[in-house]
Amino acid sequence: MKNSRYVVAWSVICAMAVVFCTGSPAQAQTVLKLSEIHPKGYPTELADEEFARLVELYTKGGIKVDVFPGGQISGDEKVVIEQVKIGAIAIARVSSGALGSFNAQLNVFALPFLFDSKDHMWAFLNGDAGQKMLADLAPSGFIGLCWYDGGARSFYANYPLTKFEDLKGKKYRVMPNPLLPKVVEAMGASAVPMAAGQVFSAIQTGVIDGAENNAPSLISFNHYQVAKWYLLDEHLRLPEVLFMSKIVWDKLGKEQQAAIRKAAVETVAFQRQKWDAYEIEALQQVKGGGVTVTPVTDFTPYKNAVKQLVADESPKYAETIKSIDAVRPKK
Ligand code: BDP
Repeated sequence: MKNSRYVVAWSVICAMAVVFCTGSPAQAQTVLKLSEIHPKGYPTELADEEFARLVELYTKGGIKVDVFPGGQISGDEKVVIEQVKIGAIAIARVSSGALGSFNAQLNVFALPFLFDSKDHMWAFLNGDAGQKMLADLAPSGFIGLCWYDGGARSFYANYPLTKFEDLKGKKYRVMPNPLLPKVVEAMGASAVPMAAGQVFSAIQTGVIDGAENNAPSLISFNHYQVAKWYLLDEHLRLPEVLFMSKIVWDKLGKEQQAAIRKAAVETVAFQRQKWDAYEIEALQQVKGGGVTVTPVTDFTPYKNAVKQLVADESPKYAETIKSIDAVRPKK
C-alpha cells in the first residue's frame, strides 16, 4: 500500500514537472505531458498541438503542454490510460473504444450502426448528454476535456474482402474493449484483441487476417501496405477523447483549470476541419497504395448480423440511447 502510494506520488511529479525559470515561484512553469498514438501531422495530433498552444497562451506561460506523438510513450492506449489514471501522464488523446475498458458508459459507442452519420454523432456529442459523458469520466479518475472526430471504422484484410460473406471465419483485430469482440463475432469473424502498435506485424505474419479502422489510421499505422482490401461497411463511429488525469488536475489552480477547459473546447472545430479534409485525402492515399476499396451499398446483412447483439446490449445504455435517438436526423 505504502509502496503504491509512493509510486503514485512519484509519477505525479514526473507528469507535472515544475520548472522554475528564474528561481522565483511567481515565474514557475508547470510542464504537462500529452500522449498521442498518431504521428505528427495527423488530425488529432494537430489538435493536440493547437491545444498546447492555447493552454500556454491562456495560462500566460504558466502551463506548457509537451505533446509526445507517434506512440512515443506507448503504442498501447491501455497502458497510456493506466498511466493517466495514476497521474504518471497528465493528458492523453485516445479512442473512446480504448477508454471504454475504464469507463463503461463509453461502450455505448461500441454498438454498431449507432449513429446515422457524422452530423448525427456531433449533434449528440455537442449536446448536454454528450458533454455529460465527459463530466462522468471523473469517478474513473479522468477529466474529460473534449471529443474529436474519429470517422467511421470499416474492415480491411490481407485477402480478398469485398462483401459481407468474406468476413466469415477470419481473424480480425479489435481494440481491447468488452463489447468490440462481440461485434466482430456477430458478423461471423473471430476477434483478436490487441494494441494498435502490434497490428502491422500481426497482419504481415498472418497472426490475424485483418482489422478495422478509419482510412486515416490505415495510413498513419501503414496498415495499407499489408492489407490490400478495404470494405467500407462503416460499422462503428468511435469518437476520440482528449482527457486528463484527475490526480494532476486536482493539483492545478481554478484559473488554470478554466484555461485548460477553454483551450480544449476551442480545438474541437479545428480538429473537425482537419479531420474532414484528411478523411478524404487518406482514402485516396489508400487507393493510391494499391488497396481495393469496396463501398457498401446495402447495409442489410451487416445490420441484421448485429441486431440481436444491439438488442441485448442497448438496455445498459438506455438513457444515452434516448438522447442519441432524440437528435437522430429525420428521414
Ligand atoms: C484509431 C484511433 C486510435 C486507436 C486506433 C486503434 O485514432 O486512437 O488507437 O484507432 O484501433 O482510429 O487502436
